Amino acid sequence: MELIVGPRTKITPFTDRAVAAGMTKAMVYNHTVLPISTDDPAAEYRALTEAAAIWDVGCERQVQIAGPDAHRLMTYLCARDLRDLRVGMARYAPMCDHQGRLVNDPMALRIDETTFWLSIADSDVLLWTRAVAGEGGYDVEVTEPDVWPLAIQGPRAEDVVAAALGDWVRDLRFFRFVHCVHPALGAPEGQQAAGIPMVVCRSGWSGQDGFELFLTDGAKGEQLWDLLWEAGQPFGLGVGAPNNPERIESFLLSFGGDTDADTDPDEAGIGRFVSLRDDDDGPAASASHDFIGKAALRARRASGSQRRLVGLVIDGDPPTPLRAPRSVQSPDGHPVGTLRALARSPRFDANIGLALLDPPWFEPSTDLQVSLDGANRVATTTSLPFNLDK
Ligand code: THG
Repeated sequence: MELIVGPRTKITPFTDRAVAAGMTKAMVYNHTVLPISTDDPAAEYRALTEAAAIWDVGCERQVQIAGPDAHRLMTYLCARDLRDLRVGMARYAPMCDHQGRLVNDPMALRIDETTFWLSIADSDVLLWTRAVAGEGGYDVEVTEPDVWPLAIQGPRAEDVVAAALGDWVRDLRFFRFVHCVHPALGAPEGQQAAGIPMVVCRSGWSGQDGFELFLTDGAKGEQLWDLLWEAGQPFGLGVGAPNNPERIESFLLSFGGDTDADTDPDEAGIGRFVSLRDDDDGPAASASHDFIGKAALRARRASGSQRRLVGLVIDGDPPTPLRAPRSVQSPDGHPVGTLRALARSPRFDANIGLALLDPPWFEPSTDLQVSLDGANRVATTTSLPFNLDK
């Protein structure tokens, strides 16, 4: 069977280059093709952790909020306080619904005084944002702009991006960004005009250093890819994709993978990115940062019934990939939660997973069991991020 792409399931400006570089497997994310692996995952992991990797993450769509009420709407949509987010800054900003359930866990970027991007995980934030803006009478325009992230991740990512764009990128701090236009000299006739425009941000979904280049003209995707590919060869740049073993090792949340439709940020292990703390400053501070789900999150924290996403270290041979969430059981065989992600970890030389568990089973060093490849295995809980280095 072959996946048919078109207006509904889109490709990105980088897809053809990613395929030409060796990508053979893909997923659909935000209604867009996300290349996910080559036929040599070990080489991908090595490039990412020892050199650099280039990822087509054009599926990380932007929801642009622009207008006089943009900052106020952003502050209300996001559970992390964005009142002090200045132009050129990005922040990881979980969004909840009115019951405190995660809606998405985007990166929020302030592009100019009255323009913001939500760089989204896999859910329809455009619809959610338009609904909230409409119901609340906010004076904003909510659109999906022609913006396509390309990630360069790994210990040599800085060298690669500096070789492509200039040494100034070395001074860019984590979660800071700048606009730039690469002059694109030497580009084919007709493709030089106005250069390659992009937003360069020090960020990315890996525990390695890295950059995301948000291309702001989708017609220039192959030019940008080629520029980086050539600049990266001396540093061992290889093609890759968001890397499941590495992101589990480093624990970066995969919304919709690690979470189900009812998971709140505390349960998902990202409670520290939710700003409930300013309640301590008294009613005035609290009132000025109202956000969707605030009261519900407070009630959930008080209830004692929250689940928790924890690490599992699982016995035995490297398992085959998980095709769906798998029940996790207590030693006497009662279901206590679900295994949601699984990988063989090169770094820890162990099978590691992420499981959403009921209280009190998420306590560290609890021996549980999970059936993989037809046999029960011992699965031991551990706090996140994993700390198994010997
Ligand atoms: N980049 C861009 N868009 C994205 C992602 C991305 N959209 C989807 C998805 N990833 C959103 N989820 C995350 C999750 C974690 C981080 C970024 C996006 C992240 N977290 C760091 C951490 O947890 O340590 C830093 C958080 C912080 O200090 O604010 O980087 O990757 N464009």
